[in-house]
Amino acid sequence: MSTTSTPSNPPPNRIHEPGTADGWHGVIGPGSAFPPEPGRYHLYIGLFCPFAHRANLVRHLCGLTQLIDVSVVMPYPKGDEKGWPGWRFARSEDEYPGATRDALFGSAYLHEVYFRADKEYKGRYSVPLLWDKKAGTIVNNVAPSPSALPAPSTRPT
Ligand SMILES: N[C@@H](CCC(=O)N[C@@H](CS)C(=O)NCC(=O)O)C(=O)O
Repeated sequence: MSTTSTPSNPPPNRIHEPGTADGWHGVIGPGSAFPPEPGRYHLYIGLFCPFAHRANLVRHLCGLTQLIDVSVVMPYPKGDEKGWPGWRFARSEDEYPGATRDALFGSAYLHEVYFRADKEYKGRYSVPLLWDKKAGTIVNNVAPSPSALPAPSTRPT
């Protein structure tokens, strides 16, 4: 069996294969590259997106709202068939109900955040996206599955 890593066959333990359309698959947890740490992570969501809702629900149900802050993209305009330029942030706090500026970088578009993690990224600029402020990269851009839920020890008491 070949162990060669190619863009279409990244190693299973790799969080993201740079320069490809591969997503990010990191998990916050003790012993991971992304340890639980108050204030370290930032969640990008859109209120129109069921996947982003799932991530935000987990944030609420696990009591992480004080530990993980959020930025919220606008629901329009939608990107073209390739997803370009993709979701944008509100230009002011009252441009659209619930939508915000990019609290971390002041980006105009979410794709700018993706390119901070991988300037050759070829994939879609989707929400949800979980950002690690300390490592300066994306942790994950898929809605959490039950196996990725934060451990109870990461929750505030
Ligand atoms: N793989 C992601 C997909 C999330 C997703 O499709 N989000 C949509 C909004 S509901 C999106 O941002 N799409 C932008 C695009 O595909 O260009 C997940 O499972 O969480």
